[in-house]
Amino acid sequence: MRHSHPLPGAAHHRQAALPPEAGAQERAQILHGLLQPQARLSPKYFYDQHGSELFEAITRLPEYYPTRTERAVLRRHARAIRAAVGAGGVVIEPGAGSCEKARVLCRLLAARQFVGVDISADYLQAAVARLRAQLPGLDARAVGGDITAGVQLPDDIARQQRLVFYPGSSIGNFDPDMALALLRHMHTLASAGGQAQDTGGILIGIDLPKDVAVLQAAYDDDSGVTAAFNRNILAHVNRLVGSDFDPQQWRHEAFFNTTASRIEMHLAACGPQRVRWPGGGRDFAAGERIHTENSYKYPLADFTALLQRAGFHAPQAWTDERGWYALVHARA
Ligand code: AVJ
Repeated sequence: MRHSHPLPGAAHHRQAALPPEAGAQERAQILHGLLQPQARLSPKYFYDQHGSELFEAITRLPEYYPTRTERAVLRRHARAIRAAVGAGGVVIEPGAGSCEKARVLCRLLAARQFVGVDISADYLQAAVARLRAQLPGLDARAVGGDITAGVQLPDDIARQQRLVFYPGSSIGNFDPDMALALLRHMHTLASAGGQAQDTGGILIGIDLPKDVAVLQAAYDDDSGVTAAFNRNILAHVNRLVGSDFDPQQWRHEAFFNTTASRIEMHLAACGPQRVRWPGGGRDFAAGERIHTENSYKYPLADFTALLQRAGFHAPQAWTDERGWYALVHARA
């Protein structure tokens, strides 16, 4: 195997790395991806402290329309969304993070309970504490965990009128089969009441296909913030597995794959690269790429079909005037 043998311990131009921070299993997963003929990293590794700050900066870029468009859709169709979802229920948000979108939605729906779920448990805990202070009538909880691994909610979360809220077009980061599995899990969470008259459902943000130049600019902005965000994954991976990637030697690439209807982000080696980590390493030729992200852009009909395959029904969608982004509600 060309890529998997330990490299000779010759003198190296960079300092010895610190010991890996990731556990054995996670480390093995990351290295497995790096050793594929087409190297890949999971986009979840974008989000260390610095990466989360860079993503915040992306959401404020003039080119990055999804965040502000989603906010506009929610504002524009607030009454209709409230009428469809119903007031006074439970809002469950996977990947709740700062809980800023949750605050807007819980206020709109006069929600009784909120459950934020996030891998960054400490960050979430602090955000949920702020949410409680801002909406005193809301019983807000933080649950640390990864929705893709399947979460258990506390027993005292009401089982009726549950709404799974999944904004930000985060569903677009998963391949369609994984997205379907995730939507099925969300369906289970939303239908915990188990009765036909239960009004559980999902409210999910979807980025729609549009002019390729608009998509391209959103993922390759003029100020280079997205490029820095993409490169930062290597600094994070260095800490996780003890590798010695030099992020400055990798070029940001983003393009729309029309066949798959997705933006792809890659990092391309600026010159030949020898990357090492404890126990192994890999050489990359100049121009060789690491695939870091897919961001699917679903035509609305394709996405509602996916929702139906996951067990949801009666989908209803609201969009902005340009038809760039949709908030979709469906019943469990
Ligand atoms: C957080 C998944 C919605 O796909 O648009 C932004 C991440 N990547 N710029 C997206 C991202 C590059 C973003 N999501």
